[in-house]
Amino acid sequence: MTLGLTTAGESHGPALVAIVTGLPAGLVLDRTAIDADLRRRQEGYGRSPRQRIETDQVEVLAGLRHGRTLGTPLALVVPNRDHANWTWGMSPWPPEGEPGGKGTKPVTLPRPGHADLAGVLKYELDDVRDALERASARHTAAFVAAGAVAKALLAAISVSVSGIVLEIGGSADWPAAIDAARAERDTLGGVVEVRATGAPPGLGSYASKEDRLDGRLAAALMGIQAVKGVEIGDGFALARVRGSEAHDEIRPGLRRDTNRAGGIEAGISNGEEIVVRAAMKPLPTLMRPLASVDLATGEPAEALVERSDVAAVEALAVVAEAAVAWELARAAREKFGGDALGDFAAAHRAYVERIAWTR
Ligand code: EPS
Repeated sequence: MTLGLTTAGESHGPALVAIVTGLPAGLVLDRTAIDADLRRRQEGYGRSPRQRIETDQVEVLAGLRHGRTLGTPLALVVPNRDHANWTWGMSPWPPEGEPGGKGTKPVTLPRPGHADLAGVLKYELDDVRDALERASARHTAAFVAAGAVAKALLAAISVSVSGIVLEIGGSADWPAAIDAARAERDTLGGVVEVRATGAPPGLGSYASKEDRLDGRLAAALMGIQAVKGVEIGDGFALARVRGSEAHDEIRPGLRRDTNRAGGIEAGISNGEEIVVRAAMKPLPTLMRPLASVDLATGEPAEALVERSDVAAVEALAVVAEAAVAWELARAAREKFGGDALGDFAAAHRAYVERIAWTR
């Protein structure tokens, strides 16, 4: 028994879609909690004017009845309000009538750092828009909706997950850093941290490399747009200290005084708080564009300039929280199984009782 997630949707297409499989029946979902996470993801200093167009709210097409999961695939939809401005340019079918609105002209100026160049080469595209639309971080709205469902499942076994910003543009005073970057028509990245409390020991496994919880968390975080680095616990700093200073000594009651491992040893949660960090590069859409080449002519040109964010690190904290919640929920489904939520929770209870002497 495991969780599955398939998402679909372009940034300016009709909607974003997430299909979640493997949920137990009987999980109560709170629409306001899902929408609250969607709203949190839209907030933050330095976001694009696009966020004034969108008011993300989840719609459910399948898998839920009267607020309870049915144990069947859950189909979530987050409409793109901005699609109203792109009905010709992003029409799923050959558009009818005269071109109008946005997205009517092919984009041929790839932005360094974006999907633009690699995407057109890989998929044999003439219009960079065909690559950038799906690569856009707009997609993270669908992922956050799925993450909110994962958090509801984790709450049934008393696990909670929360993400915060540590720095933006190398600074803890991020509005000032963002204002300065905006004034210079530049962009910023940053670092976020996600902590999960209440996770039992035993999520993930050393049995095979793809089972390792740290590897799974790293892949989930690296799967988020613009993330270029991930750390578990003290991460890179551990490479610079001796073993005597790197590990978390085990005390009676199996307690630890330190948590340098970030709650994961040998790819398995060890019962301590799970601590991960993700580093985001500065966004590649610059209002003062970098050098590029016009793919229509092969001549030097400036990269595409279009509406974008100065920084989206605060959004990343919410998306990273969703990613960690998703992976922990998936690992918990594998460990505790159950077709009904009660079975899942009972298996967790029985396991916690078995290891109760450790507490
Ligand atoms: C994005 C570019 C901007 C962001 C977008 C991600 O979109 P637009 O080009 O429509 O202004 O606002 O993020 C979202 C729409 C969102 O909801 O997070 C990009 O190129 O990745």
